Amino acid sequence: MLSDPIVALATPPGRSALALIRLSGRGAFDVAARALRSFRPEPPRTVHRVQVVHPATGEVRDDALAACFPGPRSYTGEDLVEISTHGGLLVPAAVVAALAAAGARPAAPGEFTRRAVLNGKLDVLQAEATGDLIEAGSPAQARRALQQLDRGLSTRLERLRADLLELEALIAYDIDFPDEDEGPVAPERVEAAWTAVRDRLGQLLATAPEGERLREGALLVIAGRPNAGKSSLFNALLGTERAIVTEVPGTTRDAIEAHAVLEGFPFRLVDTAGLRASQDRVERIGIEVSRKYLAAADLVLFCEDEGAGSGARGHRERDEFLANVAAPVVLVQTKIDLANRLTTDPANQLGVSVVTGAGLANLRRRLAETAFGRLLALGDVEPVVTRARHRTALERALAEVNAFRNARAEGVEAAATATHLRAAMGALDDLIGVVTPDDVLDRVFASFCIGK
Ligand SMILES: Nc1nc2c(ncn2[C@@H]2O[C@H](COP(=O)(O)OP(=O)(O)OP(=O)(O)O)[C@@H](O)[C@H]2O)c(=O)[nH]1
Ligand SMILES: [Mg+2]
Repeated sequence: MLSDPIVALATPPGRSALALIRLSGRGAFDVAARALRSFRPEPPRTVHRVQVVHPATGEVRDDALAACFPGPRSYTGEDLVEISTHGGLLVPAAVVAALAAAGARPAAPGEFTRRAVLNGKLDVLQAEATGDLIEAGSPAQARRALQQLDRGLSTRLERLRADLLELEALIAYDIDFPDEDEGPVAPERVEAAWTAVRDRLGQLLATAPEGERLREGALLVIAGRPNAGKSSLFNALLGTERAIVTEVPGTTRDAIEAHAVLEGFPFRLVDTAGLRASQDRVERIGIEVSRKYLAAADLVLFCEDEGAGSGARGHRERDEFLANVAAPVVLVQTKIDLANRLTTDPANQLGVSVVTGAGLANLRRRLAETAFGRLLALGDVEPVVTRARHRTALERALAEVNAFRNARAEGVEAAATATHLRAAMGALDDLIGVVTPDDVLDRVFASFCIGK
């Protein structure tokens, strides 16, 4: 049954002042009436004080507040009751049990939001954004999720879909009268409309790498020679003494990963074993692990202690190392508080000291710009593609749009070329999660009157 009454605790279990319980579905008010004493669904969206009682025993479980949201004006689109109870481990569970005894089924994960989608209250992109907002661990993630919840991406995709319909409308005459040479629409107009759609799809797709990175956190690998100050910098960026720091080269032997928020953006920081030819078996394994992380890195922070006397050989090693790294590299000069270290910025290189804190703010900014530069430039208003699901759907749409153009160039008849446009719209529909099958045809004939 898709609309049977379901109940669940909406807040995490554990010690807390309050807890929120949600009850939704056909008959939700009847269920509530059996377990809430002096339950009143009227007036809607108004909070009433109630006693929660077990329907079988009549035992009082809590003194609570309840509000009714009659469908369709509710989160799920169904009749919905929200009950604020006291928090803790026992009371909320006892209230859920009372509502279950009164006829509600414990909800499956995500079932409230799934119903919201089924009832047209949210599209699939908004449902995803709801999950992202809850999961957000950094301000940038939360802002992006809110923008998507506000239909930022959905609106953009709907506009793209409308552009595709318009493009189809432009060739409608050729579809209806395939044997006539010249339709009322010049081929240049079709070409211009096609180019515009293709470019818009391309622009949206270009946000995918950083958008997906925003959900997962950018993998930032800290590398450099032993004793360069990698672990010290790792700790400074994290704000805690997570990795062991000593003056002994080869201190870090294993890769250590931790989440950090830099300039509001999510990162997964990895401290690694210093790269050198080592005789020590454990250290060699650590260096092997470092290389694996480097291969997967979104960006690399390469630490150099210029005063440590590595000289020309050190630079050569560094250049060899960097030549094998595919990810963007941020070079940083460490320990600039020490007397013989560079304090200026010769080759656009940053200098930092974990002792004085100098340069750290600059470094954070540089790292955020390197990992999320495109998102920073776009701001929070432009929609961004944040999942592989979005990317593959858009790639499919783009491939169809290109196939449309190729088919036209090859002289394929208009009706057949239009199937590519339909397929592209289908990809966008799947992405938004709203299926409107006859809609394509309706729009074509509404906006393009042939008049013959
Ligand atoms: N004065 C000064 N000393 C630093 C600074 N950063 C690190 N050090 C010192 O440099 C030494 C090595 O630091 P680590 O952070 O352990 O260096 P590492 O690159 O992780 O070294 P390995 O793990 O051995 O590869 C320690 O004695 C640190 O205290 C700094 O900014 N200023
Ligand atoms: Mg270390």
